[in-house]
Amino acid sequence: MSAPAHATVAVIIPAFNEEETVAVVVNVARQLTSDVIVASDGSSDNTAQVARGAGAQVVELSENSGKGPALGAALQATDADFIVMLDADLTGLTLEHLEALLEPVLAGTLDMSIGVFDGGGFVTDWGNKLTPNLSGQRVARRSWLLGVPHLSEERWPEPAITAHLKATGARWDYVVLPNVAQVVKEKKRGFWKGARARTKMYAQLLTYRARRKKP
Ligand SMILES: Nc1nc2c(ncn2[C@@H]2O[C@H](COP(=O)(O)OP(=O)(O)O)[C@@H](O)[C@H]2O)c(=O)[nH]1
Ligand SMILES: [Mg+2]
Repeated sequence: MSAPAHATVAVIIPAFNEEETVAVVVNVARQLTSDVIVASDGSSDNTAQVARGAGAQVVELSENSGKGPALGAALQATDADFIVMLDADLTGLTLEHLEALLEPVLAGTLDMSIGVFDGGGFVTDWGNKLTPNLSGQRVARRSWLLGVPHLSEERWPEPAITAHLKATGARWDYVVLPNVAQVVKEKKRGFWKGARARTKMYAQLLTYRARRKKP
């Protein structure tokens, strides 16, 4: 890999009640770097203990306020040059996936890589080329992420990242992650609770632009 000399990499993993899957994700991340940070805010299960047991540094916030604040706290807990963001509910992840995400950003050809699950034709789809999707699997420089307005205030931070990609003319592209999948909310939380959580998430995502529009 054509990494800049002495570049450092951290993996940050926001996790809310992910005790079933977080250790596997931490284990893969630790094959890449010892700087692995799990940010849990008010998980009521053993996410923090399990993540610590797997060798991650755990940032614990007492109140649940969302993925954005968790990412923001994790970014403050490292000074690495490059950040790999991963969800805590992934299955099928390997070191090769992380290297594939990192490579174009380390090489300087992209400002952000966005990992997408195998989805036949998705990546060449026109709409998806114009508007980055909502994947939590991304690599960017820490300094770029720190410049994303509202990142730490949004429960679901992807629209804030998309807005900043557009505003800064950043170079981004998709990297397909073969064989990676996630445990869906309906399975993690039970059908109705999961479906309610999904509806709330879409509402937050869809209202981002209206909520953040300048007066
Ligand atoms: N710390 C923290 N992490 C969260 C929160 N909500 C979601 N996450 C994490 O963000 C990632 C994506 O969330 P998820 O619920 O899987 O959303 P989906 O993949 O879009 O269905 C997972 O690792 C979650 O554990 C939260 O309130 N706090
Ligand atoms: Mg998920």
